[in-house]
Amino acid sequence: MAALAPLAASAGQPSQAPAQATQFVTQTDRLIVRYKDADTNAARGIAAGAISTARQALLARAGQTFGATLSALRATVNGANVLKLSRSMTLVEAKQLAAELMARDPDVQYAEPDRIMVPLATPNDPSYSQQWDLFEAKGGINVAAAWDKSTGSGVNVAVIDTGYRPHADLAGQILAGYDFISDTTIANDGSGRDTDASDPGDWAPAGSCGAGVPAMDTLSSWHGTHVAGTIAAKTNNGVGVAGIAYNARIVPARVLGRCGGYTSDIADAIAWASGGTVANVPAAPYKARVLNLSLGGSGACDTTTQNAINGARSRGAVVVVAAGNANVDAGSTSPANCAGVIAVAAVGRSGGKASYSNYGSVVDVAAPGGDSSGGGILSTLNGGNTTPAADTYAYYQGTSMAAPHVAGVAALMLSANPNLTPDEVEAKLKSTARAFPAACSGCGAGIVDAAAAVNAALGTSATTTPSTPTWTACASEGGTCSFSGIREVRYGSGTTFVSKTVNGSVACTNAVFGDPTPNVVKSCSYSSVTVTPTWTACADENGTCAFSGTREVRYGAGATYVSRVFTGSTACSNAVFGDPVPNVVKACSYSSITQ
Ligand SMILES: [Ca+2]
Ligand SMILES: [Ca+2]
Repeated sequence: MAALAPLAASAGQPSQAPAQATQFVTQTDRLIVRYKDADTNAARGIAAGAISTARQALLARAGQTFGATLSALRATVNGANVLKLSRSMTLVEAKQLAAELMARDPDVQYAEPDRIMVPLATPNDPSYSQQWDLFEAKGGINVAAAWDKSTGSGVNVAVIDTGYRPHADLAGQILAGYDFISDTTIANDGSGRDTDASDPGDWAPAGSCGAGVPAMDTLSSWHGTHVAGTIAAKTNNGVGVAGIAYNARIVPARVLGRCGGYTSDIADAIAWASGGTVANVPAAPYKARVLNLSLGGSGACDTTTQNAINGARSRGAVVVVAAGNANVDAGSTSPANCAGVIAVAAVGRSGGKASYSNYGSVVDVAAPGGDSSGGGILSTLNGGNTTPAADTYAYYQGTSMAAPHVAGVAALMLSANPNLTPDEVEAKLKSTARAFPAACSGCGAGIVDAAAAVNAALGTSATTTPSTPTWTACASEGGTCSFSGIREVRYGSGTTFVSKTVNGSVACTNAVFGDPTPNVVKSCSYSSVTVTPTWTACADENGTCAFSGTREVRYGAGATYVSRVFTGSTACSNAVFGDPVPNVVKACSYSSITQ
C-alpha cells in the first residue's frame, strides 16, 4: 500500500509587525439632532445650526433630566446639528436622551448618539500584516470582508494530517481527535491507534523510509499544526497570526507520521471525522462538516479512499484536498483525483500559479500556497527539530497550504448557512471565485474569494424570505432626502417613480433622478431595506483601479480602509487616499453600488 505524504514545500522565517488594536467605544459626548424644517431652511438659505431659542429651551430641559447641558457644535452635511454634551455618557444613556429630545420637541425629525466608529474586523494579531494570503488583492482570499458575516461559529473542521501541537495561538481551538496511525514506526509515539492526536514529530533519518528515502535526515514538519492555524488560529487575541474561520474548531485526525501515512488509516479518518462508524474506534465526539486533506500520493484514486469520501459526503461533509506539488497534471495525484472532492491548486503572491502546483481538469479552485518569489504562508508551528519544543510561527509553501484556505472558507459558508450540501458549497466556491490576475492554467475556476462565497452562501438560504420594503417619505422636490446606510430612494408622485440606490442622502430633484411625472410636484421616499454592497478587488497599491460608472472605492489593508467616490478609475495610492495603514501594502476595491 502506497504511503501518502504531506504536501508542503519549504519553510521560511517568521517576522513581526506592529500591533493594531481594535476596540469598540461605548461612550459618547455628542448627539446628532435633525429638525424637520432643515430642508426648507436650506432651500431658503438659512444656515443649519442656528437653533432657535425655543428649541434651545427644549434641549436644555431634556438635558436636565440627564444632568447634562447641550450646546450646538456645528451642522452636518445634511443639515443636522451636532450637539456637545457637558458630560460623557454610555450609548444606552445617550439613546435615552435622544428619545427624550424627540418626545419633548415634535419638530425633531430624528436624534441619535454621535457614536465613535472604529475600523471593523481588523484583527489585532501582530503578524496579520504578513498574511498577504488573507487580504492582498492579487493573491489573497478577501477574508476580512467575510468576517462581517461569518467567523465559522458552530462548524468543526477535521484536519486529517500529522496531528497537532498545543500552541498558544490554537488554545481552545482544538477539539478531541484521534490517532489513526496503526503502525508504531510511522506513529513514532510508541503506540498504535489511540485517542491522543497530538503530534510527537515526524522526523526521519536518511534511509529510514526505504532505500535512499529520505535522501538525508529530515526534521519534524509539524505540518498539521500549520494547517490548523491557517484554518482556525485564535484571532483578535493580540498574539501571532489570524485564522480564516477563527470561531470554527479543529478536529485533529492523526494519519501522517514518519515516512507518511497509509491510505487505510486516512480512509478510516475520513469516515470517522464525518460521523461514520469505524470498527474498534469510538465514535467522533465532534462531527466535522469540512475535512481538510493536505496530503497525497501518485496513482489513481483508491477504491478505499473513494468509498470513504462517498460516505463522508453522504453525511454532509465537504472534502477539500490539495492538488499536489509536482507541477504535473493532478489527474495522476490521489486523493485530488477522487470524485466528489474539492481539489485545490496553489497560487503565489502575484495570483499566478505557484511553480510547484499541480494543475489540470480535476482541479476545482485555487488558493494561496505561496511561492519563493513572493513568500510563503505564515502559520502556527512548533520549534522542535525532532521532538516538540516551544511554540513558533513559520512560512510554509505548498498546495498543503492552499487547501486549508478553502477549508476555512467552506467553514465560513457552512456557518453562514448550515443547510448547504457539499455540492452547493463547491458550486458556490467556484461561481464566486475571482479571475486570476496572472497566469494559472489548469487552476480551476479562479482564486477563492471568501467574502463573495459567504455572500453566496447567505443568498441561497432556503429559510430566508425577502422582506417587503416599506417606504418613508423623506423630502419634497428640491429638498434633500437623508437616511442611514445605503438604500433605494424613490422619486415621483402617485404610483409613478424612478429609483436609485443611494448612500446616506440625495437631492430630491429632476437633475438627479430625471422627471418621471412632468408638471407634477414630486417627492422622495426611502426604502426600509438597507442594501449591502459587495466589494471587488481592483488594484494593489500604486496600481490603477478601473470600473464602470461612479462608485465608492476603498483603499487599505485588512478591514482598515479609507474610501472615496470616483468615476471610471483612480490611482490606488497614498497620494490619492492618504495612508490608512502605514507600513502595510494596501489595495483597492470598488463597491457593487453605483452612485
Ligand atoms: Ca499512537
Ligand atoms: Ca492569533
